[in-house]
Amino acid sequence: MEDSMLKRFGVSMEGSLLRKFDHLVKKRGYENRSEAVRDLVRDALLQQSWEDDEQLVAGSLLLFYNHHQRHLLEEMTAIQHHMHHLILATMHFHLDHASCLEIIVVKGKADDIELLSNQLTSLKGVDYGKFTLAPVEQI
Ligand code: NI
Repeated sequence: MEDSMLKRFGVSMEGSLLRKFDHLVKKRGYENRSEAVRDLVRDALLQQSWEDDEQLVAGSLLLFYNHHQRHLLEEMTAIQHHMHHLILATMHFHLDHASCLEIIVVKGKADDIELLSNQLTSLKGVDYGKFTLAPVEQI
């Protein structure tokens, strides 16, 4: 059999999880569950591909935080200056009196980017961090 041919496999999951999945399938406009699963698998594989440490990757880091948290701004700035060679741009949005959203666009070796991401998202006062990356062709 050719690899491009569709193959079937069984999936078991809790009823509550399946209901949520079906809701997602409908909301995103997939034709059926299979199409949704294929898309999710492709996405997971793409995210995992940069786990090869030497891979050149680019992407963005979203950080939601409270700027009233003591020392947070100083620490965040110090980390970014220390790893300035990985950072292409930083955008800052003041969401309300206390909350900030910072978007950091990065490019570099996967393990360096992962270190930067871990250092920033683990800071006290960072409520939520989301990292999206894709591999970049090596020249
Ligand atoms: Ni702000």
